[in-house]
Amino acid sequence: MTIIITAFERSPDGGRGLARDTRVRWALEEVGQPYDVRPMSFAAMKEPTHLARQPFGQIPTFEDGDLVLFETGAIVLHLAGRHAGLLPDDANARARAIAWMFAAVNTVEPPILERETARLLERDASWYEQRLPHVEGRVRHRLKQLSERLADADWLDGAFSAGDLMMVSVLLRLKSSGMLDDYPNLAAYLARGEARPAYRRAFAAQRAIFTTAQKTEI
Ligand code: GTB
Repeated sequence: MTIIITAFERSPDGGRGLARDTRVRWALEEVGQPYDVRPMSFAAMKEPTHLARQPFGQIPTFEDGDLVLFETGAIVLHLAGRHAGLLPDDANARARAIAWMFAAVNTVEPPILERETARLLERDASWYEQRLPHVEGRVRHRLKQLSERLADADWLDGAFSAGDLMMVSVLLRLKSSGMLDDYPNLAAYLARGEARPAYRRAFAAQRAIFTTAQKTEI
C-alpha cells in the first residue's frame, strides 16, 4: 500500500518549501519510500474528513494502510524507526539523535515562529517596532547556542540523522531573513542539508505541486 501524505494544494510560500510537508517528503526520500500526495485546500483542511486525520485542521498528515499520523516530528520519528537511514544503530546515539529532533521543534523553532507571527500579524500594532528586536534577540540567542554546539562539525552528532533533518528544516525558515549570515557554520550546515539528493527531490516535488496549480489557474 502506498503511503499518502497531505500538503497544501497551493502553498502560501509559492513553492519555497517552507510548509511542513517538505520535511516529511525529505524523510520519505531519505529512507527510499515512495508516496502519493493528497493536495488540500484550506477549506478541506477544516472538514471532518481531514479533522479525523489531523485534529487541528493542518497539513501534513501521513497515511500508511491503517496507520494515520499527524505532527511532523512524530511522522519523521516513525519513518526513522521503521526504515534504515535516519537513526544510528547504537542505542545511545539513537537517543541523542531523537533529542535533537525534539530540540529542533521544541527549542529552536518556537522563537522562529514567534518572529514569523510578529512580522505577519502584528506589523500594524503600535508596539511592533519595540517588540521585534526582543523577538529577534530570542532567535539570535538560540542560533548562537546552536552555532557553538555545532562548531566545525558537519552534523549535530556524528552522521546525518533525523535530528539534522528536523533542525535543517527549522533553520530553513530563516533562510531569507539574513539572520544566518552572522553564523557561517549554521549557514553552511543549512547548505549541506539542502545539497542532499533526498532534500533536492523533496523540494522539487513540493515545488511541482505549486507550479502545476499555477498552470491550472492560468
Ligand atoms: N506542529 C505541526 C506539525 O509539525 O505537523 C504544525 C503543522 C502546521 O503548522 N501546518 C501548517 C498548516 O496546516 C502548514 S506548515 N497551516 C494551516 C492552518 O493551521 O490552518 C506552516 C507553514 C505554512 C505556510 C508557510 N509559508 O507560506 O511560508 C510556512 C509554514
